[in-house]
Amino acid sequence: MSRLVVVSNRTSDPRKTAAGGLAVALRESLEQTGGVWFGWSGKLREMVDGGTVDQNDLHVHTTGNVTLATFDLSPEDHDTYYLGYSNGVLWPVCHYRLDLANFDTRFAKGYRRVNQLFARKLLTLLKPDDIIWVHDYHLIPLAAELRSAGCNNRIGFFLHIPMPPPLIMAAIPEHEWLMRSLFAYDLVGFQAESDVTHFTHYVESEARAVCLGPNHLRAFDRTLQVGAYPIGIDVDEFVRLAQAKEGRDMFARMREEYSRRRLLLGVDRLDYSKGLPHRIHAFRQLLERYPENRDSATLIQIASPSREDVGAYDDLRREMDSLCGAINGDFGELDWMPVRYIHRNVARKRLPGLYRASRVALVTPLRDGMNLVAKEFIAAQDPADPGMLVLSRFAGAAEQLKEALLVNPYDTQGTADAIQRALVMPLAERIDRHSALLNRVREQDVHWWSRTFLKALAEVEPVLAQMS
Ligand code: GDG
Repeated sequence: MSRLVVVSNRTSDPRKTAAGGLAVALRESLEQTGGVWFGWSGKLREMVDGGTVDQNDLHVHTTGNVTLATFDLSPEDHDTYYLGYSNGVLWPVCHYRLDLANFDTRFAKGYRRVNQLFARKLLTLLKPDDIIWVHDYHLIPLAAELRSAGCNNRIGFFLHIPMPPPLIMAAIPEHEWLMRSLFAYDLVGFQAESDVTHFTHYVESEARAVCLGPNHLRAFDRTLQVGAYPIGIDVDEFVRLAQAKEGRDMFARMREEYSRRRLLLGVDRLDYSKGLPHRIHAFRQLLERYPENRDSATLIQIASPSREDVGAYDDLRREMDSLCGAINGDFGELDWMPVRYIHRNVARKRLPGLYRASRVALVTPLRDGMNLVAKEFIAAQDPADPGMLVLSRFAGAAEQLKEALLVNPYDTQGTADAIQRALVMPLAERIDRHSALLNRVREQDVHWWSRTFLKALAEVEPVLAQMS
């Protein structure tokens, strides 16, 4: 059986972190065949020559049959590859925010250089029949760099963020190079069908691709299999966390604290894609249009710090401080504040209790690849008295979670109306909707996701055979 090699910008070290669902699923896949998880260590180090293929540059640690191999980046590489291109070009463009992108040519060069560095270092670890699974927008050209160094392994890629429509993608000066690079993979997986459609339209319109069959494309003299593999959560792990002491304590504390109130919850990284200011505006509309919620509805918004060294995030932080301050100033009473805004990370084991104590979850990104919070909220509910999910139609999760109340987050009034509907929804309707949602979240959990992707990758006709 072939070994699995997972490559991602950051890895997860089982010795240090309380691993989330994704890390658990990838580790589980790695343990089944034995394998390697390869990526950036998260550390910066001055390097005289920009990093050479030296085994000593790698931090290698093996637990059982799984090896974790990481390396440090130079500050210059971190600025250009990570902050500049990955988070200053690809992240905003893929979330339709051309206004926030900075197309500095230095960033593109750094991005390419670091992908070459990943390839050179990875090649020292590879065996001929390893199966390689590359993750996310930081590493789009990695397979092309590996191929040009003679690597013939089976290589799959999964994009965790949205694939934008062709004309938005075309705003990136290097768009053709990026999309051509994807054809060096054997299988490219996206979160949602809409992403597959955007990619297919791009290669048909910009590269005169020919469709050879379902999700089978030919362009740039290569053929490629694509597909939608919606990522899920580890439902059982989440249920276990909800039933553990910390989960139960958190639930009991929240229920007691808010016994006279109705709790609404948002849990997000503080990121402009998550639609946080729009959400606060909608909550304000709710209090204006439905005054019965005053002195009652309380929104806890957790916005965990994220990418604080990227400029656009400062503006968002200031905007949120001001919007939350204004709503509390305008509507708050001595014994009731409408919004509790927490700009800190909350321990993972406390989240399920918080989800379960909430009557409504607001998951209203302006654009999102999938959104796992939506699935975590569903998994944490009491099936006999479940809370209701208000979900943006622009989250990848909306393709699967049709029984949620789907909203357009740009439509403040429509979102406020949906929140009101969620707050007053009769128990029988909540139970019906929740049961359908939970079934879907269970059927397509994170184990299903990694199994299905890896099975498809194992079955695809490899690039080597195409070329002979
Ligand atoms: C990318 C894509 C896609 C959040 N705040 C805290 C905290 N979280 C946890 C949540 C959830 C995770 O972080 C966030 O996952 P999302 O899916 O919402 O979003 P991204 O981080 O943007 O992830 C996204 C995902 O990749 C997977 O493919 O779904 O579309 O953008 O698990 O619970 N966890 C803790 N404290 C917090 O304060 N412990």
